[in-house]
Amino acid sequence: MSFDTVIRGGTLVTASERFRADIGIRDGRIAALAESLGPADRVIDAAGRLVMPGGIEAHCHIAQESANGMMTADDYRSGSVSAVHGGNSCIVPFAAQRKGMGVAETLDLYDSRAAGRSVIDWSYHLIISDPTEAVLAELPTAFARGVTSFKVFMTYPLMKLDDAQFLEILAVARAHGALTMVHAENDGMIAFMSERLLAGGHTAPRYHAPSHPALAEEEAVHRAISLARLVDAPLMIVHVSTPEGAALVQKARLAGAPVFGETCPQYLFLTREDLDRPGTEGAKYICSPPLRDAATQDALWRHLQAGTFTVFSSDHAPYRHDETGKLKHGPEASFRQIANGMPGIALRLPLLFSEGVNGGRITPEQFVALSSTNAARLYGMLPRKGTLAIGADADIAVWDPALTRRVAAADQHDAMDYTPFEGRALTGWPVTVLSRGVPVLEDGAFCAPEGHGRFVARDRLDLTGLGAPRAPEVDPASNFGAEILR
Ligand code: DUC
Ligand code: ZN
Ligand code: ZN
Ligand code: ZN
Repeated sequence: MSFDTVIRGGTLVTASERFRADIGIRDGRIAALAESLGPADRVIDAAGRLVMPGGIEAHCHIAQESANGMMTADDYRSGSVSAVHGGNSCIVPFAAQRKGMGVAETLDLYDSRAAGRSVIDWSYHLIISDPTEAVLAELPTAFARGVTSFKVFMTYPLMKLDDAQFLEILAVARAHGALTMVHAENDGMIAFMSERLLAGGHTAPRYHAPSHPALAEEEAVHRAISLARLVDAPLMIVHVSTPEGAALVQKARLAGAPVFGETCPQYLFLTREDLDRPGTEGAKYICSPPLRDAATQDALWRHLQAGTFTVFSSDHAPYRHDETGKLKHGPEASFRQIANGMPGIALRLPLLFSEGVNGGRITPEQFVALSSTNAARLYGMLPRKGTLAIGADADIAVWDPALTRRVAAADQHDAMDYTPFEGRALTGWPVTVLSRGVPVLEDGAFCAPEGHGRFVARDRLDLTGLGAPRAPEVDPASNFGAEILR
């Protein structure tokens, strides 16, 4: 039997085990796993290396306008190129509906931005900011196109939904096997704190942190989980940044509810002290939810270890540190005028590997689960992506677990002019990445054919075996439950 490519001599890691094997690739898919394989047109020597499913970056903002119209610095080309340097072979950015736009219109717009540009496979989560009856009626179009997850916001004046609107979306998602993701922060608390801080002249970036208090996350996470439980719908709480929010996710999961959590590197590696850097430097560290403190970092690491978080994402939201981005409103702009978000799509996995795996906090198997397999399962791509199985796409990352490199903005290969992780020494880097069997990174050098990526139509969420006790008011066994949960 001959192969297009054989990856030889590596240690394979999946979400559940580690073993020595060669991988034989044919026609873009994994065709064989065996002790010794050959011949092949191309042999990749993986001796001393870890061979893992390519990362799936399930939370990043690419070619997306914020509600106030600021475009991210990265488009699908630069964003996907940067992702490849970080060991990823698939990205799932957002397709953001703006008020007045339809579902198909939104997806068409993002297709026009991604197709021919992304160098690796991609899909979208659909952001819903305007859930009119027409839009709700049009949502099945998204499922038919393989977009099986949404994001909604509980804060931001132009994005936020009220609880009744949120319930409508959860109910539609439930009926169609889609997953709702939520940005959970209490809008009123943020508005109140921001007004008082600004009125008192507290405008510097450091005041961004108190303007988004931890209680705002705790309250909104609790409310979001309650709303999801009322209609028995699955829910993903994205970018959890507080121990209190994580504990609520953990509690819901222990109760058997299909509630999932995500956290991000910035909450594990940075603190609000970074907002205090001199001059306009603090602006680089404004993101929402905001950076917290060292005790929070410890707590979030423990939740990662314990399985509270199903996915670990970069939340790459790239706005340059210049007048096109962070400094658009000048060097004296208030924290509320500065674009929210920071870049990190190329560093999500090196940070997690270095501090998590090499730091002795998580196993390589947990690393694979958090970086790829769990996202593939949750977002309807397993077993096509996210694992090393016969028949799966040959989306594979080969890592050198002992390579030490210092982080530099120039090595991110994104459209940014800074990285918030500048200067850190990290050990463990991806050296070779394949996308459907095609090398996109080889010995650290980018080599993807232009426009190699394809749209991934995703399956619906399979929650077989999952399910918490229903709220009695909506239990189908009651008089009217069946009418409410259609
Ligand atoms: N939410 C995100 O998911 N990313 C950037 C900013 C935000 O509010
Ligand atoms: Zn968000
Ligand atoms: Zn985000
Ligand atoms: Zn700068």
